[in-house]
Amino acid sequence: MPRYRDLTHSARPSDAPRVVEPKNPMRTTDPGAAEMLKLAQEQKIETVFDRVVAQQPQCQFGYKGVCCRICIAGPCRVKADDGPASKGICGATAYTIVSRNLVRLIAGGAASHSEHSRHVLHTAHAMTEGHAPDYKIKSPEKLRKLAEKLGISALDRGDMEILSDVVELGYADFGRYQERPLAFLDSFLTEGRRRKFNHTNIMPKAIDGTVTELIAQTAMGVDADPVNIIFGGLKASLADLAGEYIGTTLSDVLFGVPEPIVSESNLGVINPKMVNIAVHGHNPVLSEMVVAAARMMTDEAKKVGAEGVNIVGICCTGNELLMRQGVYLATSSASQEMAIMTGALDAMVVDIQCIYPAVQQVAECFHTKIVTTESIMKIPGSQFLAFNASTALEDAKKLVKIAIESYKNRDPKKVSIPSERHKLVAGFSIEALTDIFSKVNPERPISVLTDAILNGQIKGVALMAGCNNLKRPQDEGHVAVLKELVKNDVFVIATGCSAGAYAKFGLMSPLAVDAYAGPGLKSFLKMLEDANPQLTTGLPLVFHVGACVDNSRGMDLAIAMANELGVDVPKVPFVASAPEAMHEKAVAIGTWCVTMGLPTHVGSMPPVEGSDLIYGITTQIAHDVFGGSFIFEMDPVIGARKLLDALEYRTWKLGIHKQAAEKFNTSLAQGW
Ligand code: NFS
Ligand code: SF4
Repeated sequence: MPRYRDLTHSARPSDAPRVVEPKNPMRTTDPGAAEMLKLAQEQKIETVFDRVVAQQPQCQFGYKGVCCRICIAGPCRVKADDGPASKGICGATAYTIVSRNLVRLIAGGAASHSEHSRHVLHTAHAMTEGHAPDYKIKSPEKLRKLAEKLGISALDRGDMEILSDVVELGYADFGRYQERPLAFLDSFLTEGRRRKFNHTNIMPKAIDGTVTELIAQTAMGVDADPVNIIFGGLKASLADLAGEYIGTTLSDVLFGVPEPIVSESNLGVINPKMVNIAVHGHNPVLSEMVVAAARMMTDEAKKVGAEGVNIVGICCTGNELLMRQGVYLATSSASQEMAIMTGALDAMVVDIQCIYPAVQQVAECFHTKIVTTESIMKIPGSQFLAFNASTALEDAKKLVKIAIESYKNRDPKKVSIPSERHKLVAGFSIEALTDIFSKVNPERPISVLTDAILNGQIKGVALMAGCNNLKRPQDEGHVAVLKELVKNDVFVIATGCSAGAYAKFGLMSPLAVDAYAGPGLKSFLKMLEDANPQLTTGLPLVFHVGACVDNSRGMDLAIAMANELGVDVPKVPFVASAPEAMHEKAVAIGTWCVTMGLPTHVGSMPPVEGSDLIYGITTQIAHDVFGGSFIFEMDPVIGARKLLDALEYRTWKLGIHKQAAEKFNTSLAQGW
């Protein structure tokens, strides 16, 4: 019987270093970023790569989660195993402090994702009221499908009328006080997960209320029970998933469902002959308009001597635009300052999340204008231009105009753009993937994937997600985990800055299949290509399913596979990995992956080691209750092998249960 090969049963990570070469500031494996980093070092321009070194060694109380700053009697640290120094001033012990700190990260993540989707919801609302004339419903089909899932009638009704009901339900999901589950979440769960969440009392009824409740639950002198606190965190992680699902589905309705599209990535996409605008952050409500405005303003750019306006994306905004518009992805989170180092970026337009305040400092060494656009996101020294749904296109034109003006100040002597750029194929929404599978089996498209797993052609599916965390060189973890998985025939989908890494390295191209895929994966992709001659782009080694908020697409696929196999998610050969997790949002995502039943690898240790109990809950007990658990492993190759073990185990068990069901003519065992 294949089993996890952890003979210690401690679920402890290997002794790989927690911070790789802590004194070395050359902390990127991305060739484009590395070229710019060398330039920054020569010119003594401070970047994140210097600051991460300056922070070493980092505080071990904080690292292990045993520093409490929840009230101002603190900070309190757990300094001893027993006696008064083993507790905070109020008497909170390590397990209370660690669990409170951990779930507050989840609350931060849920608040962030839902802030993003609230914005999309507000825009949709403004549309239904006639106050957002520049936006349109790009995918009425998705709207109607969504309405059906949510139990909203679409019969004989206009699109706006339907959207209005969807928006109302979305708003209710944010602020509901009545006892009924979050509608968007409930609409896409498996029956097994629904039952599990009701039994364990973690089915959220509203996003805002759940986050607020968790902050209240973990305030000084409230909950001290670590298990109860963790369950509060799980509930908030489900609120996070709901927020993501609202964000993804409504963005698809408004801006279109992604379809396979060809583009390019890495800093070489910045064009010396054009006005270059980087859009950075997360929200397609802003960036989609900037792209539309830029396409209208070629003539104005020509007036200042440029050939046109070149929009490039950074972080998840980059992913959103790449997926829907084929916009070039310049770079990902840890190398955002490096885009400015090219000297050819005329403006960086940002909205919310993952934007280093330091971009302003680097921009001041060049002519680059940093423009913030949201009332809750300003950076001292940068320009602020409020972006409103009611005047969206006009606002976007103003933003493009700022870049065109800024172009006049570009100093050609300072321009140094790396040649690094790679072709890629992106745009794999679940709809697009299903369409590809349906060319092999029109009746049951998802069975194409599950059958390939059951017959051993591929090993399973992995969702690669998460950020950059410079505890190790940028992208090293993402690339190493991917190579190990595809070599062993795993079908890989990716989001966020993980997808960004693969895009930048040329791993999201059909060319990479021959170089890196194992024989099973290769033949599976070839079979799909042969069945889809209309797809002139070919199929990539790793499938881009979107921004971080689109991890909900990943879960959509896992659920579709569960339904196809007639089991609940914890039995599906599907795993998740965030080799370089950093943001609170990544903690929230990882937590719902576990709660939904996935083995989830994280390559940067979250602050849980200060309590053996919490460590055990996250890595072992979670599996017993929910079927998923965390695998904390800093060595990416070992992390990938643990994921392969988990996939192998699930497929083996599924096979045994199927055999038994056939032999005794019973239904499939549901246990994991
Ligand atoms: Ni996700 Fe996207 Fe990147 Fe991490 Fe930040 S951009 S929402 S949080 S760093 S993947
Ligand atoms: Fe210290 Fe307790 Fe206050 Fe935390 S809540 S800072 S442990 S007194």
